[in-house]
Amino acid sequence: MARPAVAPPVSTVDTACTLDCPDACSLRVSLRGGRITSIDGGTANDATRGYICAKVRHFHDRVYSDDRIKYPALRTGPKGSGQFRRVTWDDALEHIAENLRDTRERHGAASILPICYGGSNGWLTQDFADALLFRRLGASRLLRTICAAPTGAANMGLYGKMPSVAYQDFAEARLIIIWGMNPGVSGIHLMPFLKEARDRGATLIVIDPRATSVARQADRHLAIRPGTDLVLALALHRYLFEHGHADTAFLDAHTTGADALRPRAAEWTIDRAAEVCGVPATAIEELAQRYAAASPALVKCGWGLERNRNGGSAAAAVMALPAVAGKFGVRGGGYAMSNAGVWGTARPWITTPEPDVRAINLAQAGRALTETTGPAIHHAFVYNCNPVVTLPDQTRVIQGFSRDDLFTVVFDQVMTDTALYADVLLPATTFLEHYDYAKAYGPIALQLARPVIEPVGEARSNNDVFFDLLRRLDLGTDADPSDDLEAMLTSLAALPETIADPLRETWTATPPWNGRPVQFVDVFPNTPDRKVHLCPPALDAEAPHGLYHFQADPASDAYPLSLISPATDRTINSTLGEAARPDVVLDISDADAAARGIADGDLVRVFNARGSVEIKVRITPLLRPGTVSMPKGVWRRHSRNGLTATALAPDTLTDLGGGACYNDARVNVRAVITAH
Ligand SMILES: Nc1nc2c(c(=O)[nH]1)N[C@H]1C(S)=C(S)[C@@H](COP(=O)(O)OP(=O)(O)OC[C@H]3O[C@@H](n4cnc5c(=O)[nH]c(N)nc54)[C@H](O)[C@@H]3O)O[C@H]1N2
Ligand SMILES: Nc1nc2c(c(=O)[nH]1)N[C@H]1C(S)=C(S)[C@@H](COP(=O)(O)OP(=O)(O)OC[C@H]3O[C@@H](n4cnc5c(=O)[nH]c(N)nc54)[C@H](O)[C@@H]3O)O[C@H]1N2
Ligand code: SF4
Ligand SMILES: [Mo]
Repeated sequence: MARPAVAPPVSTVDTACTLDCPDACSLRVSLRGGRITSIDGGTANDATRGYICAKVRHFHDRVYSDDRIKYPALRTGPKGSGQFRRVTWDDALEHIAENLRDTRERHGAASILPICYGGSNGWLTQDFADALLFRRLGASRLLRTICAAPTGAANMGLYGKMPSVAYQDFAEARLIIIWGMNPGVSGIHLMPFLKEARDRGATLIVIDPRATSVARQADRHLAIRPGTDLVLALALHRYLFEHGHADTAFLDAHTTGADALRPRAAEWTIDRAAEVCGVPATAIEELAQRYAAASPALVKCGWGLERNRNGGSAAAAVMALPAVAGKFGVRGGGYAMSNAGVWGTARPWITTPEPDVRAINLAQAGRALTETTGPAIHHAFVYNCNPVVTLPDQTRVIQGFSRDDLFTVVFDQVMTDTALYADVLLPATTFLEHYDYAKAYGPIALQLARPVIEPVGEARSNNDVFFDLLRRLDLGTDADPSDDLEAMLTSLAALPETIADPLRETWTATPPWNGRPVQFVDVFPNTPDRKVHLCPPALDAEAPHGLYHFQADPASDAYPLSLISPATDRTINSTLGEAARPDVVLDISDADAAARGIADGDLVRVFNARGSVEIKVRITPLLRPGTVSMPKGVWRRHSRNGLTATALAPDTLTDLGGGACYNDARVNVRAVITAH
């Protein structure tokens, strides 16, 4: 009888999740024989409390899946056909270097465009060697605006991005407004703190066109019409000013611009706001009264309210509330937006200034790839991004990548919808195969992520590849790190010791203020005069009609419905979207379905002048009439005609930050086939 095989060595490794999610969970990864067998929560991040989402619990399925790009490859069939032949790394990188040189010579360096966004969202996988390469080449500069640009501009303009109330302190609040965020899906570790607050008697109010899980747990849910948050917030300001609830002592001591905000709010009576926002006047009045009366009162501003023409002003008006109402200075009071900037170390290893080159807005990449001249884009280098499904005006993005005179590199982990259009495919490592920083933007947490397994196939990290290209193009310097590990060590050396030392020793930085800053006690606005600027001149000049100016709804008789496309629990943006998606449906209210003779489960066409999407409907009581909803980040294979919500999204820009207006899609819906 054969002896039983010796069990392979079993181990666990601690690391952290770098995906584009606010929470940055600590992870404990179990391995057998060098292969991941399970992924669980770790304990280093105080706010994530040892549990993780289902997406990452199963992330090793993606790591080892057949969808992985395992080798460099060159296109052999027509663009989009997905036909490639394997080549060596050396051949692939030589081919790319040659094209970069040649494109620069023939059309000028500005005809080269990096197309990237969050990817794994870490400090090392973005804006390190990649930034050095494209800067030294003189390539067109990409404005990465598709998310957080309007909220970021508002938070910067008003507060210089003051650190936000941390998750742990939500439990201290007596009243919490969750405004345009869906934490039950997109920041799940906030939920226990909301429950704790409620158990301790806090009032929870949610402002969202959908009855999300957090809205269903709330004391009040205002199912607002998308894109009208600015009006609701201004009506609250008006109420505070008119009814003697504005904190004049605080306004005098700590703010500028109240005299500009007040008259702009003056026109928005509760009745007018009720009409525009589509919520009862009584609900707005009650919200205003409760907010004025409560302390500590906390406003959590999400990202759902920014993705429209009024998004920047809306975020500014929401974040201005605690300043006008005097809600700072107590634990659990104030506002929460993003804590991405609290470490105060915006990539100190990038020392060269941004060169003065042409800028291209990522939210308008389809337009740039099809229309831009002087020079046209001839080389698109895609990494950390899946533009064919995540950018507005999908049809035009696809047209752009179909151009025969465009050379496209796609550097990704899996065979995405964009990768199908590559001339050269490069396999990328996941956050379980390279070094990175996991920087939370909800809680205040910073951890190192480490390679837990050997790269799958021939996958390489971003820094390995971009440093190699720098050398091939003779753009490297002796000071450049040589690879991923050297990049990590260089970055640590560039950080303040108070951050770097604990990271070196424990892979976890010690959060300032014990991770729980109190606004206007521990932290103050990072503006030059340390004041809140309620109407900063720069923002006022940037917004097309001035800050706090409400731009009317773009709906028409032909396209009366607002299409929103929020986050779901299946994917992070389009990451993980390759798997089966029974949840990809168009959510529609009973009234809107009935008016169109549509029954639950029907195949419908959702359309506007930009395109159409064929998809099944789900009739739901959880959505306000006049609004329909499709998930964000859907791959083309999951709709019947290969187009998704982004095909219906305009490439117009938000009032601040040049952001994407995904939720300004206005559409109509018709049944294609009735299921009943
Ligand atoms: N599971 C999961 N988690 C994620 C992500 C993911 O894809 N999946 N994505 C990550 C990323 S990149 C981001 S930016 C964050 C986003 O996290 P969230 O801030 O939650 O953003 P969204 O999901 O876009 O929208 C939030 C809510 O806003 C509502 N909404 C839409 N339009 C409006 C409006 O005009 N006004 C108001 N008041 N509400 C509106 C939507 O119905 C939705 O419930 O989540 C991160 N976390
Ligand atoms: N309809 C609609 N669309 C939206 C939105 C919306 O509200 N509605 N919101 C959007 C939001 S909030 C965001 S943040 C954007 C995000 O848009 P994208 O940045 O395109 O995000 P992902 O779809 O996650 O694509 C990231 C890609 O990077 C790859 N990647 C990850 N790590 C690495 C790495 O280390 N190296 C390399 N080379 N590749 C890597 C992943 O495999 C993945 O394919 O999408 C936006 N799209
Ligand atoms: S995606 Fe978010 S919730 Fe899931 S493990 Fe990563 S940080 Fe945690
Ligand atoms: Mo995002």
